[in-house]
Amino acid sequence: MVQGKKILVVGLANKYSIASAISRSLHSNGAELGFSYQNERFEKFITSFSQDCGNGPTFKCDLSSDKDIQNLVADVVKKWGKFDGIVHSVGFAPAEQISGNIEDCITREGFTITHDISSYSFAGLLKECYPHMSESSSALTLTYIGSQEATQNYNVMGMAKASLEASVRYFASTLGERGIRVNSISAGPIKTLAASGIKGFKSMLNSHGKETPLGRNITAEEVGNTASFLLSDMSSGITGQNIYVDGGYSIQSKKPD
Ligand code: NAD
Ligand code: 0WE
Repeated sequence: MVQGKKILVVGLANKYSIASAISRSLHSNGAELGFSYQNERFEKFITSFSQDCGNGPTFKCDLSSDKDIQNLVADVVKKWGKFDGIVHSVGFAPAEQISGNIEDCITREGFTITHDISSYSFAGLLKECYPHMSESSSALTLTYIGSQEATQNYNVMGMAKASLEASVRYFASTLGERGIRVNSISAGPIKTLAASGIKGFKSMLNSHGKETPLGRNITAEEVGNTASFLLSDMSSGITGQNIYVDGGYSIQSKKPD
């Protein structure tokens, strides 16, 4: 499906990462992958993961730094020349920002960091990448329904995801003429490292599964396969969209309890 496409994956931390399932799906569908990771802590994992996924190049990039983003893209271009896809699977809020009522925990600094890493980083990456993307290429980011409805504790992450989803539309609208498509996947909750740090995540996961039309939670592999579709030419008519991979949760009316 993505045979021979060169795709950069940003946001791989460990085997539970959504980026890991996306990479495995892309690899099994024939893509050539490169990986960027946040810092040295992840280096060992990324090196061995890349060996299992076609032995592609790995790059260190802290997305809070413009210089790092510029260096990343320069290194990718040195290695590949033009490339065909980018996966952004990154989000971060300081822990105290996503625990409790928003009015009690939001701060200017917490807001700024959350929007910088969870939203601007996608825009910053695209801004550097687009001149080097091929005429049938695709960019993808990951979002969550907390952008559309107030979700307990998600707080400023929800605001950042709303901003991220708007940036998908803006970049799609101007990069379309270059043959670059830009979309997001809104995934249902999945137990990853980022999620396991969240108080009450397990019980949320349990009740959420029961509330979806499919009657279960979705898997990271299901997100991975949707990602392969969106990175492939099979989705050539789709841009600026947010695709829910959530077992149908988002189409239901919300019943007050
Ligand atoms: P994860 O912890 O595995 O991935 C988050 C990644 O962000 C990590 O690789 C981390 O290194 C990276 N990151 C954070 N700050 C960074 C920085 N300054 N520079 C570079 N990289 C940085 O967790 P995940 O659940 O796989 O999250 C991936 C994406 O999926 C996020 O956008 C998240 O919001 C989204 N998402 C997650 C769920 C879920 O339930 N797990 C649901 C919907 C959407
Ligand atoms: O986007 C996410 C995870 C976001 C996240 C998680 C952490 C935990 C560790 C961002 N920053 C941090 N910072 C940390 O220090 N999800 C969609 C998963 C998630 O997070 C929630 C959720 C769900 C679902 C937070 C509160 C409520 C629900």
